[in-house]
Amino acid sequence: MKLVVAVVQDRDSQAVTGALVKHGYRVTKVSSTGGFLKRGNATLLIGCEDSMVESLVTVIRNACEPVAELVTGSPTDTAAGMPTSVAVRGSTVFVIEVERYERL
Ligand code: 2BA
Repeated sequence: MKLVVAVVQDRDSQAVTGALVKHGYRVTKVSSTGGFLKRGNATLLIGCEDSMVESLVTVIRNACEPVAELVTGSPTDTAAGMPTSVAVRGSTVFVIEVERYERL
């Protein structure tokens, strides 16, 4: 069993959770904030069998869109005040081994 932790953009979170549920996954959505842009995003927790992980990643990939955000005053700005483009991926996904899973 694996726990998949997927950070998605706020605007994609409904589409992603909807697609996951439609494909039979159980998902918990936690509201979160990116440390770099300090904008709202959503962290999804999905517990699933090992054999389901690859199709889960495909569902997430198909339901979200990478974007370029124009930001000012980011921590890595070299020219203060000039907007810079930051590439935000559709999703950042972590796959973690689960030692024990029970639904009581
Ligand atoms: P943020 O931390 O707000 O980062 C938004 C975007 O800013 C990132 O997109 C990346 O393009 C850029 N960025 C982030 N940290 C940077 C840095 N130290 N230097 C230069 N550019 C930086 P993504 O990589 O697609 O990440 C989207 C969101 O996913 C992040 O929002 C964060 O909430 C989460 N995330 C990404 N990688 C993570 C990681 N290794 N651990 C935990 N959360 C992560």
